[in-house]
Amino acid sequence: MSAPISIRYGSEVAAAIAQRGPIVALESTIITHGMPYPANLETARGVEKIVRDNGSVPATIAIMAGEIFVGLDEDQLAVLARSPEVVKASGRDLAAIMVRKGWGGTTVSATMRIASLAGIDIFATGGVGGVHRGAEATFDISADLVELGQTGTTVVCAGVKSILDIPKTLEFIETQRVPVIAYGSDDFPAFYTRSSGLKADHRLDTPEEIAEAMILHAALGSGTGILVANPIQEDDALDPAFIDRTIAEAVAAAEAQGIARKEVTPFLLDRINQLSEGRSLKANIALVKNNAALAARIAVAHSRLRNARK
Ligand code: PSU
Ligand code: MN
Repeated sequence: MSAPISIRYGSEVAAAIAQRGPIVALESTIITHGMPYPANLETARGVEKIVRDNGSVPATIAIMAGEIFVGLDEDQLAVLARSPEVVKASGRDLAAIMVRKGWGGTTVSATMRIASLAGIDIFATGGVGGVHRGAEATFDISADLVELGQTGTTVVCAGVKSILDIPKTLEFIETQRVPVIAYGSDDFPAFYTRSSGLKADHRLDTPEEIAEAMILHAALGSGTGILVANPIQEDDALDPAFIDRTIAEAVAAAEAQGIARKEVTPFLLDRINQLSEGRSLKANIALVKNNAALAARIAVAHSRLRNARK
């Protein structure tokens, strides 16, 4: 038996846990390594507001001075958004960062791990990591997908972007026994665009249906997460030909510079933002907010169903 881990809860989150109310976990790598300052801070604040406006409590998760925080206040968000000291922390990095009293922006895998310890079932982000292009040579597959195969958190994302090999990513997710549910669409979305050209396994059209699926998936003893893929809104989507060209250029630059391992994704996001003159960042912000709203509505329906059954 392992000892329980100490978690510092924000007051709003602690109250929501005590009341079994709706909570949405939020990651912090997107703040520390996914967007430039000050767009990162404005987005983090905006996302928290949208979660509240849709009836849930936001729980942004991060490691600060060696401690796990679930639910950050305004000042803590601001510190995190500008600190150059913060490392990109996936689940496997947490223990060593904590020993050194370090700071970590938690990736999808780390955020799922901590959300699960905190008893939070729903988590909103922009895009999850996946199988990178050329993975047959590099073996670069995100730990996010392995965590999805082992932790029963529902992750609301906008699909994955084509910096990744999307068909291989879907294959790997299938191997991990993780259901992919597209919200209001037959297609699996590609982050900046509404369709990747590939079908999603399942389509559900309301937050209530997704909440019901979460409860059944857990009751079946599945032991895995659920990936909810929420297409970017039509008005915010980018032109597919434009974004394909931009991504191809960014991937070529990463190869030319020998970028590897955990640097790959942050490098590509930054390059795409520069090459698109901010258009990708604008779309990214819009889709994260769209995901936060859906996750909050799922959390409300889920907490209602769960509490009715207890
Ligand atoms: N994709 C994005 N924005 C992000 C990330 C991915 O569009 O900020 C971040 C997430 O935190 C994700 C992590 O969990 O990158 C995946 O990193 P890697 O590919 O190194 O596993
Ligand atoms: Mn990787």
